Amino acid sequence: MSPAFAAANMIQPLNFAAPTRSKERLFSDPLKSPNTTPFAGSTHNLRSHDRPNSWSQHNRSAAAAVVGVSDLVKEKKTKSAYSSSNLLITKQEGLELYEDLVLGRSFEDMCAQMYYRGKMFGFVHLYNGQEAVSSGFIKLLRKDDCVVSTYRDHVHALSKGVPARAVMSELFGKTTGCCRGQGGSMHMFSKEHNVLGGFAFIGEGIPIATGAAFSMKYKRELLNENCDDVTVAFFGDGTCNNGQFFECLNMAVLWKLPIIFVVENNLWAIGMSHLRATSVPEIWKKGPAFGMPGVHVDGMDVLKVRNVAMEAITRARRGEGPTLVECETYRFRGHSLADPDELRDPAEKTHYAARDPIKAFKKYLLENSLADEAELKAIEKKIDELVEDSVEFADQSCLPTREQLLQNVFSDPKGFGIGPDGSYRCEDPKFTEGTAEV
Ligand SMILES: Cc1ncc(C[n+]2csc(CCOP(=O)(O)OP(=O)(O)O)c2C)c(N)n1
Ligand SMILES: [Mg+2]
Repeated sequence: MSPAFAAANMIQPLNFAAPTRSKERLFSDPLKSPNTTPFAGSTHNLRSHDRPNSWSQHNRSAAAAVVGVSDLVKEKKTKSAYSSSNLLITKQEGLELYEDLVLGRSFEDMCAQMYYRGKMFGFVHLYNGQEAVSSGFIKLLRKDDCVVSTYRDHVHALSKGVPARAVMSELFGKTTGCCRGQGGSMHMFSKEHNVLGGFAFIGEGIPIATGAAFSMKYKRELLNENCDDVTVAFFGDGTCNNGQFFECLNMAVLWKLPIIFVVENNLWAIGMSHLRATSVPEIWKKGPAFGMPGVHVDGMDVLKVRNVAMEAITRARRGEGPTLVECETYRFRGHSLADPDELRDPAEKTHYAARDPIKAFKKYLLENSLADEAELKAIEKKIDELVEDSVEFADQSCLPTREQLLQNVFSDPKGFGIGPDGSYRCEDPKFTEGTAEV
């Protein structure tokens, strides 16, 4: 097994090499263990009255196994990512990662301010706390690689290189946004950067990503193009109970597609705990059920995420097919900016706040002399200015015209939207006769 996957939890499908750990370790009963896991908050705090009546012995043991898995990740963490004798990155890589992490956090904090000042419309879902997943994966990608996101998509777009100005303007609904202001918070898209969209309907991005990976394979094997591009699909724990997830895992293995399915398991789907909603909560184990490797990694540790990402991306580029990676993470804010976040236990929030991936990485950089305080301060200042600039730019940009709002809404030129003369049917005064004014 590769060192990166070995550093996280991984099980292989039957035709792969057997894992080196014993089954016993993986499924050890955490309740008997004196150590608590970094992810204990979510599982230990599931009191009996929180469970539905149908909560079975099976569910209980499955939940316990998640804690057992996390214990192992914690143990490995001390031995790898934070070990000074085994540096995993160069100074240059470390500074780039730090900059991306800080950009994600600062941008989202600014979004919250702008949303409450009435500059943005509709729902806005922030990514605070989950930055290590975006930076850990996307900073390893090339421009031609594709990223598919969810409605929590601003930071994925930023990590992939979409300028902060274009993302902020999109959020302000301005013409300078990456979708000319027509997408808004949940629909970041950039052809140039191969960001194939945020998706408001959960799970909808997974088939799009599978299709993108199919086109990469098609180019390589049928058109004989020199293409080893990969697609990375990000989605949440709640989404893994949707049909598209299972359908796409199946097809990705059948066609050996260059795709990485990245589950950002933040333990909650709006107000529903992952452990209450999911019969087998260890999502990573669903990979081998379909014939692909499944890996579980500490999603609050950017170096561990990056390590696993590197291995999965390399496999995909080599034509060895898909990987399912479950990153265990946490969101530091409510589900959306409209959510007062009263459901989650304050103790759980405090527990994860102490594992802030940016603070942990900063400590790592300093302790391992990869950066000094002044260098990191300079990065923080640069990002502050960049984010401020994005707000000014968005504020000064123009709103779309009424005519633009009707563009790109209908895809079929001969269909419902555009008449035979090429003009929009809805611009025909008769179009709205008897209905509300458009
Ligand atoms: C098909 C579909 N069903 C239901 C919803 C309503 N909904 C919005 S967010 C959400 C929870 C998703 O949770 P998760 O996948 O864990 O993502 P997270 O918000 O935690 O990032 C649901 C059910 C939706 N958007 N789309
Ligand atoms: Mg979730």
